[in-house]
Amino acid sequence: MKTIYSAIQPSGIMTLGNYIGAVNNWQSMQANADNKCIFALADLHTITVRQKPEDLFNNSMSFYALLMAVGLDVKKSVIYMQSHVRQHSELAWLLNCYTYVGEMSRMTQFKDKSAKHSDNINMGLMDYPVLMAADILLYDADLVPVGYDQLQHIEITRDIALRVNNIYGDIFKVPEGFIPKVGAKIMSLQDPESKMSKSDPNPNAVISCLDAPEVIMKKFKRAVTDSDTVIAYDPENKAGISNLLRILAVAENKSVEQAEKECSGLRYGDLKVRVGESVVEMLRPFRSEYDRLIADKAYLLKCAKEGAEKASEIAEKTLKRFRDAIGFVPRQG
Ligand code: AQP
Repeated sequence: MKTIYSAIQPSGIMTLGNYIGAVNNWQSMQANADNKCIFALADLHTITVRQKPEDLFNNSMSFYALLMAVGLDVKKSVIYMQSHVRQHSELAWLLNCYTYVGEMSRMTQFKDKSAKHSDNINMGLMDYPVLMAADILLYDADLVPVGYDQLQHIEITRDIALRVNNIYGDIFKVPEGFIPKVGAKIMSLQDPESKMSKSDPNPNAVISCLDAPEVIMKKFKRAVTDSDTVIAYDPENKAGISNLLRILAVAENKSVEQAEKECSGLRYGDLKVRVGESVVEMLRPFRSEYDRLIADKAYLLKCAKEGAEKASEIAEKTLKRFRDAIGFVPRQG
């Protein structure tokens, strides 16, 4: 049995990038009976960037409902909110004492986010990878499915785990990252050199999994491509077209090569319509299921509570193992 762990921040609305790069794979992993899957809403990570309380609350509820709407099942997987499981914060503190400031200040995401939020370079922003390491290590995860942007954080998680194990013996399982073959980095529709990101101020750059079909079509029709006319998969020279082909491949469940071959004679405008229509079809069932779930907050909260209880039970065992190894006096009772 393999343990799969992954998380997503409720820092906006789930994007097509999040779905293709991460959540879609969570679903396939859940479908394999040999996997034990644990998925979290990384709400503690989300406050590394200032959030309005009502937005954090609404986005968290919305994400929880959406995870279920896209096919994650609380009967098969543990699905919880990170802030409901106190062991995450506690392990993050302990791991801080085994992590070097230099390592954290070199992290690409820290540098990017510090530049983006120069008015609020808080300690949490720098400590983000340590909290992420705590998330993963608490559950003895074997595999962590993530998009390409998170790979560096998986590497540092492995480094921290190995460092602790070298000092105290076998405390943590050393996890592997899992990057999807297609779609590990879905790019902005307006700037195909940058990743599609929840917080992009330009709404035309991002497809939200809850966008209405006509909005999705409009955004794809406006997608930035190039001044050429040839459809070819060439990420270096044709970033926009390659991004559309990657999205099409996932939406139509085929390889990028196949998508490229089928579309090679099309005009750019026709390709955009085809990608838009396929994405609309892929997302269509999620919308109605989401509407049903978000209307039943009591049910969502009950599922989140049960998820947190299951997660906490597993997490406490790992945390205790580490606390005892460090030499803390065991808690009584
Ligand atoms: N564009 C993307 N392509 C492929 N995978 C992606 N992921 C994110 N964007 C893409 C993957 O989604 C998972 C959850 O990501 P996250 O919650 O850490 O947040 P984010 O979407 O990466 O955050 P943003 O958009 O960058 O957030 P903001 O805009 O709030 O700062 C991860 O596995 C990630 O790899």
